[in-house]
Amino acid sequence: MKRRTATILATVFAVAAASTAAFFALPASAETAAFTVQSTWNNGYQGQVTVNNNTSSQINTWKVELTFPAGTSVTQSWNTTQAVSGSTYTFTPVGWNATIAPGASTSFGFIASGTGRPTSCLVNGQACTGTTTPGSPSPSVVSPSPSVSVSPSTSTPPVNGTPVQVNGQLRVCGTKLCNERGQVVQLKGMSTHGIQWFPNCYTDSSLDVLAKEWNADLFRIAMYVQEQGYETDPAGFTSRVNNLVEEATERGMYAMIDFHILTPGDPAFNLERAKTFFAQVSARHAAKKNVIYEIANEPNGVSWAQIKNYAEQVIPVIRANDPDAVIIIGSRGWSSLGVSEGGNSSEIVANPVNASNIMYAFHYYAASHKDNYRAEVERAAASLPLFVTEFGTVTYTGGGAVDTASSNAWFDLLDRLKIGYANWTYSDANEGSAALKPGTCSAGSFAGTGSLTESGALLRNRIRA
Ligand code: IDC
Repeated sequence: MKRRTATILATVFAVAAASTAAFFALPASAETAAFTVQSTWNNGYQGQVTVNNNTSSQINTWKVELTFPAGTSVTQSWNTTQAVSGSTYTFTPVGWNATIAPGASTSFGFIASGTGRPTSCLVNGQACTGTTTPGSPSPSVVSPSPSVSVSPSTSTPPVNGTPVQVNGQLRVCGTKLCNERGQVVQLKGMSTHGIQWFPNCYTDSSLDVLAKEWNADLFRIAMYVQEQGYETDPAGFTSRVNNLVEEATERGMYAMIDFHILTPGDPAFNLERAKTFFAQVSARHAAKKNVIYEIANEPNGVSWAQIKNYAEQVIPVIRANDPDAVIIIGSRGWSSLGVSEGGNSSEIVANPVNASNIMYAFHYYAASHKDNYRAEVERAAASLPLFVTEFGTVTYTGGGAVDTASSNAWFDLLDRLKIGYANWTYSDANEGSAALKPGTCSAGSFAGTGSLTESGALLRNRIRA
């Protein structure tokens, strides 16, 4: 659609770290554009475009075209559909954000590889002329590593409230996870054990304790597919997961829906089940801001190419209902970034999943996985958004003694890299990884520290802090 009369204001925020630069002249026009850089790092930056509808009637679609100089390309974008021709990138709505009411606006973001700022900008075919947002030196700093620095907030953050009230809809920003104001967030929380085995561990009182005493940001719902799980009763398990998402939501926690494949390790074995399940849960929770989808717990014995293929079939099913949710993809070798099968994260960097707003899962068990795994996480975190969707303080069997030294080394690393985590498990299983002593769940005594195991006490302290 051609819009010669449009008075759409396209505002491109690109907050320059050191100096805020204007990239476009400011002709007198009803349409404006301004570039700042939200955050920068060695060889890239994050930009944001806001399309404002300054007219008195609704806009039914929009298109923004940005041309970049040689050496700079857009590697990732969110809240938009991206197409490229030569050095010009065309950004159009993802569906839900096509329509803009009078006076309203919509935003999308992108990650540029390279330091060149756009040399041309068009909004609905017309030059993005207008004002810059000059002057105000940004408080953000140039990060020495490729990590994304925290961008300046444009609104005053609420200081009180639940994790979801404070952070809202999350999205991937560069290699980090950001809240809806573009600030890097690290979510800390607990995973259930298999919900088929420990239903009495996930009750109103246990979740109250997790949310209000532990101050957990995150509740991971581990829905096994095999082992008496989803495959035995798809409707029943879908309903149990939905109910637990509602319980987390009522308490202001983020809910991570874990499609807990484990054996067999090839996610393709469960592809049709995954499509059915995620179509249903994403439809149910599309309007929520607090749902994160983890589509394959621990692929093993399969190539990265096979995992990627699975992901590229499941992600669109979720996106069709819930376009802005963060989706997490398991990695090779029981989500070890390939390390447990002799590989490493380079295979993902070389062949990333073709989707935006995604992260990759990394799992560890502190007594089994030590320095070489930590080194790989540190290396991978420079170029991949990572989430530790599961980890234990013990061995990979789920049992044995807590390895405090290795656990603390992991916590320090994850805190430094701002990588979120969920601990295996908030349950009273008779194994070292469980946070609660056996019998706790049937007794219903979750409050305080009396029913915590050594692992539970360690985790409660970490999460509360
Ligand atoms: C373990 C449980 C254990 C259960 C076993 C089989 O702790 O009680 O008998 O699964 O289902 C993982 C898996 C997770 C494992 C955990 C510990 O994601 O399902 O749970 N682990 O072995 N990956 C590495 C370790």
